[in-house]
Amino acid sequence: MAYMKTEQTACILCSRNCGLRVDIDTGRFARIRGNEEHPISKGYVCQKAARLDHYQNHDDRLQHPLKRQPDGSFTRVPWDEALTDIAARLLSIRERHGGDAFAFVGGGGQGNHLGGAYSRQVLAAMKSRYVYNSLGQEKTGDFWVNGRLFGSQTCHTTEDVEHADYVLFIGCNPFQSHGIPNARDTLRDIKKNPHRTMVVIDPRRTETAKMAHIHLQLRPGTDAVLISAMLAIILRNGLHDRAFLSERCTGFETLEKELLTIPIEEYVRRADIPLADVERVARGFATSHSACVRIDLGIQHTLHTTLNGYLEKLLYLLTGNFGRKGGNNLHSFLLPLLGHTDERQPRKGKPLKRTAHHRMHPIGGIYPPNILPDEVLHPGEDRLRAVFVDSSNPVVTYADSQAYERAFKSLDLLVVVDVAMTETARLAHYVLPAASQFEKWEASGFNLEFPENFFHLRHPLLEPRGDSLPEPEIYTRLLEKMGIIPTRFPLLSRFARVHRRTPLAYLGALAVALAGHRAWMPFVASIMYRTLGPTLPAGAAVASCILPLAMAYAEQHRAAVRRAGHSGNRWTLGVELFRAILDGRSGVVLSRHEFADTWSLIKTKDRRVHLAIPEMLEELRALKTEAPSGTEYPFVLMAGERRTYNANQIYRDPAWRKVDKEGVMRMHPDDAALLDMANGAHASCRSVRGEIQVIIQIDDTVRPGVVTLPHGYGMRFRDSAPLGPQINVLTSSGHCDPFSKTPFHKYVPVHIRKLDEASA
Ligand SMILES: Nc1nc2c(c(=O)[nH]1)N[C@H]1C(S)=C(S)[C@@H](COP(=O)(O)OP(=O)(O)OC[C@H]3O[C@@H](n4cnc5c(=O)[nH]c(N)nc54)[C@H](O)[C@@H]3O)O[C@H]1N2
Ligand SMILES: Nc1nc2c(c(=O)[nH]1)N[C@H]1C(S)=C(S)[C@@H](COP(=O)(O)OP(=O)(O)OC[C@H]3O[C@@H](n4cnc5c(=O)[nH]c(N)nc54)[C@H](O)[C@@H]3O)O[C@H]1N2
Ligand code: SF4
Ligand SMILES: [Mo]
Repeated sequence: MAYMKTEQTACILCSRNCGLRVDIDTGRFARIRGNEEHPISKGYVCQKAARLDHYQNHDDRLQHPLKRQPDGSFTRVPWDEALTDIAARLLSIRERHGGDAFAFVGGGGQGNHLGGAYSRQVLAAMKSRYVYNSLGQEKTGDFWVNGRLFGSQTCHTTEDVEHADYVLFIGCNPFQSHGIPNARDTLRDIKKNPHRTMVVIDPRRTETAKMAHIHLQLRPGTDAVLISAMLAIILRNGLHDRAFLSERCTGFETLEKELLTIPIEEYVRRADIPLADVERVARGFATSHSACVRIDLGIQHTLHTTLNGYLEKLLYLLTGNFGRKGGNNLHSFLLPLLGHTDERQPRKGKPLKRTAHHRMHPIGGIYPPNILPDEVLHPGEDRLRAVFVDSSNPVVTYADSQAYERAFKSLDLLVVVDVAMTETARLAHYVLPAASQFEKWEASGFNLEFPENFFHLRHPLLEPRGDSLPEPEIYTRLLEKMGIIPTRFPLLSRFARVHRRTPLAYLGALAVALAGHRAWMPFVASIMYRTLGPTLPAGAAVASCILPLAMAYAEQHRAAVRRAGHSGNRWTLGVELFRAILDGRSGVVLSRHEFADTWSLIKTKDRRVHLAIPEMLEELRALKTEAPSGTEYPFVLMAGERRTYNANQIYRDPAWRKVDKEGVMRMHPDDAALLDMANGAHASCRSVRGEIQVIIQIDDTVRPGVVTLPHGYGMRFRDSAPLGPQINVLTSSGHCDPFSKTPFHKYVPVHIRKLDEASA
């Protein structure tokens, strides 16, 4: 009989990271199902998780470090040789051009953030602050607004969909993309409860919209006018929460003055929605007992991204649906996914770093991928010359694939750390194989829940492939090769061994060591990994960096951590929390906050929400005179839809898809008729930037004039031609939000032409 075991882990395909129970049979996942013991997902999974063996086992998996040869082929090299050469080249680039010649891209996808604590150390070693990652192409506009409203870009909001009587989904399709707890069950609950209302604002009649009580099928890119009209309706009818606004907010009068000038009827017309429907939703939202708003890429990847984020937040702020059950709230973080980098007020001693070419500042510590190719390609001496890419595939996933390819080919050093041979890895000087997320200790920083927050440390289930290594080992070895940290810390290691039951004693010794070697401070993750790590139970060395985070978390949220069942005094509570994290195979509840705690999580000095943001009010005013841009491209392409069988670039083997293998283009029947196209017709889709071939599927859920293509295709599996649409061949880096420089992927003007058999 084959060797079979059952283990707990989590799905790594989206930010929900649902708990899983998997049966493993000689290195393969024989059966995958939801884990009832997971504190949040409680057994929930979607169809994508069942296919995870296609992530774990496929032909593009990397097994050995590879070095690119002058002819473009790759040869196997030993780790030692690869890391020695990379270290030397990094140091020489730092020496000759300074740390600003280096950037780090990625650092954790949908399920692997634990390595981030280690990979970020390379930046410190290079004395660079340039981190580019996917949050910088979707969420930084939102973070920027949070910084202004709530006092810090780390004040991230969440929505209590579970308890809200009125739920507004704007530009998101949770039925497919999830993003809220146990999405499909949650949606069904709202749908069948006569006391609750679900509204979807989306240009497409999505799977979620079909379940909604009201669907406002707006014209793409018109959220800003539609939401501002809703806000004006609320104010004009006196439906705002005066008590909340005067007790909890500042700047309301300034804001009110602006909102009252909004020409409601005209704006609603621009969005192409019946006025009565908009009034009904504005009223319903404002007058229900509890209401919340859930948003995502539909407003973040379209025109007016940052303004959309501001207006969406005003919906729940003006109606007092903030800091309460069933509303929107702030939440805690265990892993610090974000920093605070206010472009107006740099922190003491840390001047804000603007990029050399675009002079772009970071938001939440993150730079926008849209500008990266220019930062490499511009002719200045101060251009980027070396890039590390980890857990990301920029050549396929960031705007303007052609520019990325050109930029990456021109670098002095490109190193890619991935589990698979990606399109980006093919351009690298070195490709370093990471162990997969089921072969190492892992965790995600997507602990974004409120009032109950949780964390799931996942244990390795399988042996790493070939020579592949977990990221913490890769980056620690690199720091050692660079001579940034010593290879041994005999005193600290001994201390950790002797005091293995009292981590507090170890932390004391660590503090003393760091006081003597201040230069080690940024590398504390690797130092703990090498010293405390070996003393942790079950080989959990990598998790040692969670100890100080758990201590800080317990200190900051003491009452909430105790409410979640952890005990201990001021000093030991964090240690107990750390132990619970190490012990829990299905994740642990970190904290149970009370809704009013949102006010202790807010970071403004007066603990009020600062409603009036001058830049946003100016943008709001500018909507009045905005002219529709005439263009030779008659269609709006939404480039990057979430569907049943896409999951970013995490699955490379196309065999994982049960349907939609080609990644079809959805087109309204009237448009298909005009272009004389039937289902399955081949077409060319051309933007100002590039051209790809697509297969048409006639679909009346899209508006006429709008077409959609899925995200997560266009990979070259086993060196094949690109499989499915390479959507970022069509997108351009300059087509982006002025504040955050995040792309307008859902608003790509395109021209579509039928192809005959011969040219297809
Ligand atoms: N199946 C699947 N799930 C995923 C992923 C995946 O690849 N596949 N990826 C994950 C990731 S990384 C993310 S960020 C999330 C994203 O999750 P979502 O943002 O929910 O997913 P999308 O389908 O990209 O976009 C949401 C909706 O925006 C609508 N939209 C387009 N233009 C506009 C507009 O102008 N206004 C409004 N109001 N709506 C508009 C689209 O019609 C679409 O229904 O999904 C996550 N989940
Ligand atoms: N046009 C358009 N472009 C888009 C989007 C869109 O809607 N439209 N969506 C955007 C969004 S929201 C996002 S989040 C991005 C996602 O795009 P990326 O940031 O590029 O990330 P992923 O596609 O999630 O996966 C990246 C890589 O991580 C690797 N990987 C998996 N596990 C591990 C591991 O344990 N260690 C390491 N080192 N690597 C691992 C995978 O093999 C894969 O190559 O795409 C964006 N691009
Ligand atoms: S893809 Fe997301 S929702 Fe589906 S099982 Fe995985 S983590 Fe859960
Ligand atoms: Mo994303």
